[in-house]
Amino acid sequence: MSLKHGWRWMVALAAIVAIACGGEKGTATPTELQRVKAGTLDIVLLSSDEAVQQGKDAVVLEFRGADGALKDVGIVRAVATMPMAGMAPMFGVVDVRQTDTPGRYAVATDLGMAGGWQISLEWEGPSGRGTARFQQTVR
Ligand SMILES: [Cu+2]
Repeated sequence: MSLKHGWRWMVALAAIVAIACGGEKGTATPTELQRVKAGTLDIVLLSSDEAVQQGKDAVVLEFRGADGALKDVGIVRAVATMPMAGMAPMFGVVDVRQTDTPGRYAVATDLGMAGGWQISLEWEGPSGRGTARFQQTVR
């Protein structure tokens, strides 16, 4: 194959990769894993997968008011525990950070075992304090 030919193939391949990646990003709709209520707030757990993944994963939390609009609740803390039969509960890591969009939070999880986990949230901000709890089957 000539050098010129080789380049042409690389350009074609790069274009295909760009289209494939761009398409995926544009159409990927996060799945609503669970929605819980706390007072007038809806708290929604979203993921690009069908479940929270065992080990390290990244999911999204959204706080929505009665009107359905995103609502900033300030600082959010989370604790993940897995009840273990006859043993102390297992703890996981859940790190919740505010994003540039008020009311939407990026959540980094590190849950060491597949199975049923409880994720307890606590927040405090301009509209007061609150708590909520999610139940998730980690896969
Ligand atoms: Cu466990």
